[in-house]
Amino acid sequence: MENNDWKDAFVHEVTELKYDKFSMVYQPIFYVSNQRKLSSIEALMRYKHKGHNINPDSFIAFSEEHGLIQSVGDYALRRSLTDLSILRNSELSVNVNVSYQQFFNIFFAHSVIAYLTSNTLDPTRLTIEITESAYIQDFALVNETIAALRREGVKIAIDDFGSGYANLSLLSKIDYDIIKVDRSCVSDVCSNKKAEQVLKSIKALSDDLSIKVVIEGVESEKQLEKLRELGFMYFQGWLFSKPKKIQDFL
Ligand code: G
Ligand code: G
Ligand code: MN
Repeated sequence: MENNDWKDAFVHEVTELKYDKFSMVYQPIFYVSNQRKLSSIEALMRYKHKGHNINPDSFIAFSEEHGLIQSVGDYALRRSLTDLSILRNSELSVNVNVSYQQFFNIFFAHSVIAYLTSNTLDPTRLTIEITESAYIQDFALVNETIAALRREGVKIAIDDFGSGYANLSLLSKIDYDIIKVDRSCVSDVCSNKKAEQVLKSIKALSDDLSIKVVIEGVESEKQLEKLRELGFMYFQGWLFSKPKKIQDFL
């Protein structure tokens, strides 16, 4: 049974801009050839109520439904970029999840650039992962924001590709640099020939489009081996690491 007693506190804290119960953790994305090289870290939000972690899918969806996602998303961006700036010597970049509603705020691209500037971070070290939880109606506005960000060097990733609304049609409607293949497309790659064929087509498609692909949800060496055979090079998943605190990347 879902326990909802965090919701009142959540609304209160977000509207009062009290973010002490919020934090960010980071899951590595690796480039794998003969060696494994850390390529980026994905920022994932955590929210605690009475000492317990609330499921991010729940509080993100709740924020989207209740007009709180702009504030919550702003926190994620600020926190992630401040955290990245303490790793300044590194080549590392950060991936921040952004709900597509945030793109409808005309100041969004400005604030992203302003946070990068105030942390003296190279914009190419930021990737924005567009998480699709609804059917995009207004592509013109979304594309305007995407163009403003990409002009500065910020990269755009389509998150959860192959699940929900992040489908094939999206690939021809917006501009992006990276596709993140949803873990549901990957889980049975070792046992299901069709799943393997689908991934093969995604590889061919991404080569045609000159797009980088990150495979999410890699849990076993066997999966990794199969995925490397198919030509993929960027991976994320429990095989490599669970999300960790920024201090663990210092
Ligand atoms: O690792 P985890 O259980 O935290 O992630 C659950 C989901 O919550 C993921 O699909 C991720 O896209 C989403 N999520 C996590 N952090 C953020 C965030 O800062 N902003 C948005 N919009 N979504 C997030
Ligand atoms: O939707 P998005 O890709 O932003 O969500 C990341 C989510 O995936 C987080 O909840 C994270 O904890 C989860 N995750 C990351 N790696 C793995 C994995 O290898 N297996 C599974 N089942 N979940 C994973
Ligand atoms: Mn993501």
